Amino acid sequence: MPELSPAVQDALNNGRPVVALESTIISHGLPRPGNLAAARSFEALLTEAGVTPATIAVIDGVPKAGLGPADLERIATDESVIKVSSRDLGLAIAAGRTAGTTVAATSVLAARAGIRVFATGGLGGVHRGFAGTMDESADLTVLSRTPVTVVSAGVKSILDIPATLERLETLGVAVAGYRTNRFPAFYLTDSGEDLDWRVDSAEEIAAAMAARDELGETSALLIANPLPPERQLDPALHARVLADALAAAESAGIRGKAVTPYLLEQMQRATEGASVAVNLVVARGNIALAGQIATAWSARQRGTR
Ligand code: PSU
Ligand code: MN
Repeated sequence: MPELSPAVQDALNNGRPVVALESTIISHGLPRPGNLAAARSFEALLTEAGVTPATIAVIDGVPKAGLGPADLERIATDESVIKVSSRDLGLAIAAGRTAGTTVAATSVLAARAGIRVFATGGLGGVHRGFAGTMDESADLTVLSRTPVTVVSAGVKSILDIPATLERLETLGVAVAGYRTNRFPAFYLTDSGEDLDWRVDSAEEIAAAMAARDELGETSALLIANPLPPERQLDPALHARVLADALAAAESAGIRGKAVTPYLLEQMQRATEGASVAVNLVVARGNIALAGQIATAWSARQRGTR
């Protein structure tokens, strides 16, 4: 549990680098039909770097790490694919459903499979207006008890970023900026929030992973990887469309797990696709860094064996 593809099984058996990829970004985060090409390009980025990709999803009730081409296509194109967080996994498996896994669900399955490094676009977090809705992504609590290294461009700017950082601190999730002292804001390079820790190389991150293992640490390490400033969404455009998206969600009465996909879709529409282009750059940058970390980790494990 989960079922491993032959390539993932082989890489894990031989201590070669593997990176887990989430699938909600494919099923619910990126618009069709470009999402399928995006999912393939995410895997290709890793393969070209000598890293085995393990896209994680639930297919007809079977949790899988490493999808074949037909499964990947199914996640990207089948309208009946649902979005599952970790709490949903058992129910979705028993019901034979096909599902894209969120950061929370992907982390749980990756950890079960023995995959140490995981790449996503942006984590879920505390939503704006939390006091009224109590909407906080289960990504945060699940990462507090799941020992994976997650590479993310911070959390999506649709969220309450300072509140999310406070929750990560309370929950004991380690956070370090990659070559930065500032927490990124997904579409934007810099959220304006300072970080306590900065790391400058994949080897340094692998060393922190090893030290955390020795401590028996069971929470996640979050590596916050910002977009280069020249690739970010125009901050003025961002501010304008975000305000509209939040207002639209409020007046449409969107709740629960529909909130994040709804806001992303509003941003896509209002920016005429610019937010999607940035989302892809974000995801690719994170996947590339995750590949480097997995490579450094596997070299380190071979060296210490
Ligand atoms: N990052 C993206 N696009 C996405 C998501 C993250 O670039 O669609 C998804 C992730 O799967 C994340 C989820 O775990 O949004 C958070 O949803 P919620 O707020 O309902 O927990
Ligand atoms: Mn939520």
